[in-house]
Amino acid sequence: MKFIHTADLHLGRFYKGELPLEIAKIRREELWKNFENIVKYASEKNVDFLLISGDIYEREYFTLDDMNRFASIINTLEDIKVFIIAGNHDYIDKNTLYNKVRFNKNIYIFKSKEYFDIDELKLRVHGISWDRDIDFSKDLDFEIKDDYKNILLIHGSVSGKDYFPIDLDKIKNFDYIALGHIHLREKVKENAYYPGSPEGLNFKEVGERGFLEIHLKDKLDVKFTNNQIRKYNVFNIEINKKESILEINNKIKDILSSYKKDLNRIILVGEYENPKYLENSILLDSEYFYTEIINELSKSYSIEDLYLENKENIIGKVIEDLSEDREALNIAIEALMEAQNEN
Ligand SMILES: [Mn+2]
Repeated sequence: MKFIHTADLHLGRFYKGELPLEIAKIRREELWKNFENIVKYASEKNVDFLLISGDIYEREYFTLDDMNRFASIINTLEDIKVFIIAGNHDYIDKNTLYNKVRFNKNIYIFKSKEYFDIDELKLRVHGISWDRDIDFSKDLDFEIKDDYKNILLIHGSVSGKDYFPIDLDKIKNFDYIALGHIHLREKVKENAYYPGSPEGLNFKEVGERGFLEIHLKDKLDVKFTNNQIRKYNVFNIEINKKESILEINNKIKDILSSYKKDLNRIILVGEYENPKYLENSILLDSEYFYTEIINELSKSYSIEDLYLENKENIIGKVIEDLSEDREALNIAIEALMEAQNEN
């Protein structure tokens, strides 16, 4: 059998405080577009089913219209089954929007811990929808059906670091475990995968993104397909204090020339005589989709000038005392300048 595994779509995401309103609006639409592309791919490849392992949407921003939009997209898959669990962002309770719209009968939404048997495929699909009371340390026993393929959908962290950890050693005997929650794609075991979020959602989510296509027969074959519309990129740019503003601008322009369509973060590092002035002098082409500058430059200074300006105060005194030990002097000056800047 052949199927698609995705998770962490985060439809409706608002990007509050992260992106300007105009850009956020475009990105919200692109999350939808990305999802539509996955559904279209499933349909064109005529897979047997599609798995969505939670965080389909963000509850606080998702409206009934949005849920109708979601249903109208997923309901186009008339012959392809869809299995959906809820995650921590779209958790199920009595008010869940999943109950307020009509889904075709080939769409299976797990309301808690349950399983569905698909006899024509000799398949049992198990799933746990996340809710606030779930305890993965207790709720991990499943009724495996021996002559069937058994697949599990579950949303949580297998690394144990998170607030709803899953102990994968407790869940065996599955032909495939379709994980959600961790946004970075990862194979955590021979039979257990995170597909990652199909579209980067913030500057921590850089790199290639997409969904997994799985062939399951006697053995498991998992293939990644990149379908992201735009990438997040982070560039650390080391500034040399001798560089002119023109040179720095050209350097940034060169780097961004291959990423015009993307969401880019430029981090300026190193020393410069006037970091704020440099930051304000960076010219960004209007054809770039979105670029932000993070200024981590520290102010460079010349000891001679500093001494002349501070002869009468503590900084001048420190320069006199430590003039033989340049390294100690640099550390002391840096601390004094920092203290001064905080005032
Ligand atoms: Mn998520």
